[in-house]
Amino acid sequence: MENMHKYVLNYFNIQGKAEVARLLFRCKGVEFEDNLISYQDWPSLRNNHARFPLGELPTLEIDGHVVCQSGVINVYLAELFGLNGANASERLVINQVCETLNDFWNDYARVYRNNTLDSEQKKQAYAEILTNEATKLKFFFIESLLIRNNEGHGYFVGDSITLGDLVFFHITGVVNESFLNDYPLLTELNNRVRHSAELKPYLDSRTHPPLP
Ligand SMILES: N[C@@H](CCC(=O)N[C@@H](CS)C(=O)NCC(=O)O)C(=O)O
Repeated sequence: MENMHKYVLNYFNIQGKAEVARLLFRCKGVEFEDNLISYQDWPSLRNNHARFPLGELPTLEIDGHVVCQSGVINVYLAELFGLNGANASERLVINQVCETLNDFWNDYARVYRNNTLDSEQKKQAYAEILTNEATKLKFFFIESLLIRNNEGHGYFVGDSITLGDLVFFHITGVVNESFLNDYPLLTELNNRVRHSAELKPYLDSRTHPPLP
């Protein structure tokens, strides 16, 4: 049913806050227009509040109806496409994965946005974040959730990719997944998503960078 609608995803030509939505569309094979807005064009568009109510990207247009907030867009698409767990217990796991990774991302992004650090200082700060105790706790926790389903050799819930797996794959890809070496089952999950029949063709040809 969902593929009867016209979807336009508006964002910059980066992965950033739109990539999980793109992965959801690709995972389900639902057609959408990936409208890539250039940094040059954006200043003249951002005050068009009928199209961009918050003056921010991403937005998703569904048959011309505008939706804001990347997290909301992701959950909506995941629900629509049957990729948000089969029941409340599965959503409980997915939401814990997503929120924990969101916290981790906020720690990481604080360094990314810190313009007082030069590139060497940033490199050190990233290395510190990827190996500190708070990050270890988060990733061991996520791995423990994975282990509860199929002994960690499948996905976070059920027998196929859901929103939790996609958020995990996206965030760890942005920060450089080699740090996952300390978490063997998460490394396996990363590879499983990367080489899934649904996503491999898209990921093999993906050229847009994770961040600006
Ligand atoms: N809470 C919003 C934040 C959106 C946001 O920060 N968008 C940035 C790009 S990632 C943006 O539009 N920047 C350009 C601008 O503010 O003009 C979401 O998750 O969608």
